[in-house]
Amino acid sequence: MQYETLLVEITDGTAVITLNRPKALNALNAKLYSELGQVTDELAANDEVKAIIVTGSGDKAFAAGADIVYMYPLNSIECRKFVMQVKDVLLKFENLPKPTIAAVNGMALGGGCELAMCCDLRIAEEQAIFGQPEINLGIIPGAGGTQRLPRLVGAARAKELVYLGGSINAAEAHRIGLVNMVVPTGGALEQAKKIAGKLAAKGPLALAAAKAAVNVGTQLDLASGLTYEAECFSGLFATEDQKEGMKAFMEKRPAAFKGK
Ligand code: DAK
Repeated sequence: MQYETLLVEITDGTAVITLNRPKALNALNAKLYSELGQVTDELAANDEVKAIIVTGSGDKAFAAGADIVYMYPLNSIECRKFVMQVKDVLLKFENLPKPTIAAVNGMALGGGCELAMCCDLRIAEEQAIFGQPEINLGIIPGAGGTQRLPRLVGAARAKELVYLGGSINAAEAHRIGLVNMVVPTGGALEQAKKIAGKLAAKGPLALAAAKAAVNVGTQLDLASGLTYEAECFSGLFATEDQKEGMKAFMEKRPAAFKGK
């Protein structure tokens, strides 16, 4: 499928989604969010795709936020429609039953940071910066920043970023747990592809179950989360992959998972 604001390339089981509005530092407009929803459905349905990477085009930005020029004239009713659409798209993307990696190749501000937070893993280049600068525009984060950021880094650090609207560098983002690793400039996509390659060798059903267990479980109290994990765990014993994984261990050979 062809997209106006995204480039999508699938190689060796890994799909790379490139946010492709480089002149506007990949600012996220309604069209882009809508296409992100479409590509999420497309990649979820494609059995060839084992892992998904999101990155930005150009060498400056992952995404410099939601498109301010697009948002400026919206009235409250139009805004509500936009915000609800984006909420649903990002929830769908966040819960895609395949692993996702943000290869943060530059600024990840506002909606850019919020999109990166919807990925399972974040790899940042050393020059990347992260922030929620919405307060400087007279608004607050509208695509999950007040919800996902505190869940990732704790309420105090999230409030500091959201209230003050400043930005932090990749090293600090790593220190507070916002990113998984920092790599040299220009290296995020390559590193993300390496990790995606490793993920592609795992059992897709087990990966999907692990993702659901973490994503759902972290929203629940501990007892409910443990029950949910137990259901995910026992469900895997209905799969050929579980038998293959354990048989391969006993036969001292690598497992060949089929996603069945
Ligand atoms: N929106 C639209 N255009 C943007 C943009 C943005 N967020 N960020 C940059 N651009 C455009 C610039 O206007 C400029 O366009 P031209 O003037 O060339 O036409 C071009 O990208 C290059 O930018 P600069 O010339 O400014 O480049 P610099 O390197 O000098 O500065 C910068 C880079 C990132 C520091 C600066 O551009 C900047 O401060 N940008 C705004 C950053 C920001 O405030 N981001 C947060 C936006 S608010 C929601 C969903 C999401 C959100 C809210 C609601 N709903 C679903 C309702 C999220 C909100 C946000 O993200």
